[in-house]
Amino acid sequence: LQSKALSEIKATTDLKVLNQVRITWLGKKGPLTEVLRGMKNLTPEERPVIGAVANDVRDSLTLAITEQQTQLETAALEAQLQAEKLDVTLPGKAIKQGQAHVLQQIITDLEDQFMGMGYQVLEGPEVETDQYNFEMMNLPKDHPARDMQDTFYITPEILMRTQTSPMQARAMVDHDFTKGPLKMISPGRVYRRDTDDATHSHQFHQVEGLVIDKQITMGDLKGTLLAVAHKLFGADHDIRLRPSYFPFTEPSVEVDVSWGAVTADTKPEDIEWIEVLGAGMVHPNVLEMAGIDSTVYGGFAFGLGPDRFAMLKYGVEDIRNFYLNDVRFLEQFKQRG
Ligand code: FA5
Repeated sequence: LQSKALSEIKATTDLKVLNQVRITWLGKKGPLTEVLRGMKNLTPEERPVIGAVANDVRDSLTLAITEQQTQLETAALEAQLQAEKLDVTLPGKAIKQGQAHVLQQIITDLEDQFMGMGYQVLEGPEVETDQYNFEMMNLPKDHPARDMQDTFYITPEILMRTQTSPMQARAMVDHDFTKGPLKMISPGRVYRRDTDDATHSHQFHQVEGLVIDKQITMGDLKGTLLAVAHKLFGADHDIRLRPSYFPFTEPSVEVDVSWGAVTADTKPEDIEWIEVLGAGMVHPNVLEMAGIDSTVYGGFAFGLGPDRFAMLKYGVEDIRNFYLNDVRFLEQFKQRG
């Protein structure tokens, strides 16, 4: 009996079969249990002898099963390791790599550029109050210039900001001038009730810029904007300032960047200009409303449109392409990782 059981145990090749074998020989209906049950029919002299033999058999079978089990488990583990071994020489599956949106790339470039010139980057709310978006920007209620920037109202006092200019007021109110001049840019989304076309979107981006200190001149403004144009478009591009009107700056200018390269030999009439931003010297009313003494402090501000910058830089003919999320379009601007 014992040797038959042992050879069956040794012959098993998987754990399930081994368990079956265990049940057959050691289980409740197995021959050993049978023997032990029959003990009561034996004479007192026979009992210890048979009992000892039965126990020996049970111990040796249990031991054999445990050994066999360990062996089978080790073999199974090895087989699994073998099966899951990684073949590092196989060609990998290519992972599709994403990238920053082209408009975000332009904004990041501008942030790098301005941080290098000592500006801080501030972000502000897209849902703004009438107070900051208009009033503090020298646009009282019923001012005709409000027509230039019709917007989406949440309540009569709360609206989707039409420009990043409210961040000028927020920055001026917060700034501690005993610690030095205020130099900041503020990128973000703005909203207008404009009809969408190739160059207008009802939702687009702006980057606001503001410098407030003593003795800031229009020359500082022009030099700053020229440096930015050179960085973004190349040193062979020029800028042009045209007189304009904004309620929050006086004087105000609109700034164009040359479409093509400009050299010393280029005739002025051959240059093609594209409008990219509005700017000017901060209006004294705006300074005073933010609690700044306009007889001591002054500064310049500008608001540029990254969407238009991107169109100019990459020759994109329709602004709506930036918002359609067509990967085939967006993939063309793989500049960063
Ligand atoms: C303003 O929004 C002023 N806040 C800019 C400013 C700031 C002036 C600080 C002076 C001082 P404007 O409405 O012109 O100005 O818009 C600024 C820029 O945003 C434009 O030059 C243009 O590049 C972009 N822009 C304006 N409207 C749209 C539109 N619907 N779609 C896309 N870009 C637009």
